[in-house]
Amino acid sequence: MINNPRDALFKEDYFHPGHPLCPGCPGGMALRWIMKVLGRDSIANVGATCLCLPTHVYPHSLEIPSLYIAMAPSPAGISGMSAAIRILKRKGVIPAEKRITVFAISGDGSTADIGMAALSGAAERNDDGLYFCFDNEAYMNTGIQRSSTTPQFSWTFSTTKGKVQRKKDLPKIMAAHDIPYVATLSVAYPEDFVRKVEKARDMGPGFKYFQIHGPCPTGWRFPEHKTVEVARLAVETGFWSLYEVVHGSFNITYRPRKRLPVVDYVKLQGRFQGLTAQDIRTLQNWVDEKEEGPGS
Ligand SMILES: Cc1ncc(C[n+]2csc(CCOP(=O)(O)OP(=O)(O)O)c2C)c(N)n1
Repeated sequence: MINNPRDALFKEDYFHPGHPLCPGCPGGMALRWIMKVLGRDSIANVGATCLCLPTHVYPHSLEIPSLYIAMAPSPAGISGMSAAIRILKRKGVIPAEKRITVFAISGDGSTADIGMAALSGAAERNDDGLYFCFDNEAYMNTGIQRSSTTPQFSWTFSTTKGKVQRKKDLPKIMAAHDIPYVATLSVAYPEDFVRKVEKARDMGPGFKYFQIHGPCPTGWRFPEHKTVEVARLAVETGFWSLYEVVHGSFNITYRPRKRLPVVDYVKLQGRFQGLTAQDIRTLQNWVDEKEEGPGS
């Protein structure tokens, strides 16, 4: 148990530098912090996404046992591995008191679209593990195609005139599964990030779900040194909210003192280039509406 979240950020690294993620990709920061909290006694399932590159292309950066798994079944990986650990403990092969954390990490396309059935199943059964959706808001590894969590008006190669539909609210869908823990994360708020992962790690058995905001310099079209600035502006404008749902109880974990206008966030990104004043008003209304209630 770590009392000060800052302590976790200085813990040993099990995710190392020198990997092939794009410059400025926040996935490396997220994986590094997740590994600092979960430590050596954890097992990863990494879906076929951008994050399989640093974790499974030799010489890989992840220093724990891990499974490179197809896009859809990474939640089923949690189900299978946690069941295997339970049986091995029962047989005395693994000491009963040893904590081994099983987790999965995959992209938003894998999670919100292709793997939705496996995810919903694992959550409904309350299988034991942590699931991280790295939400870079498109299928990035195959060259920037829209997913159901791509925001409205965003350019991708399959929405060249801007996406028509709004972003799917996946954390809200996961909270409706009545699982012990759901939280949103941002790489611009590291203490909030590690505190939530620690909380889930220490909660006891059950399915815990995280949605990580993943500003992608390559796909969102902004300079690679601006990743954290874009991540911070998402939260300060309310485009991305930081909250947790603990056993059904909704709690905002960071509230901007004065919410900035959404235009401050979108104007930094080429994917929103060409938005009209009306489009920006529509996005502002979306933010204002979702900020008013649970699931925002
Ligand atoms: C069932 C299936 N369809 C398509 C692919 C090809 N594919 C590999 S990676 C990828 C993109 C994954 O997108 P996402 O899950 O959002 O993760 P990201 O690449 O953005 O990290 C796709 C479509 C695949 N591996 N499996």
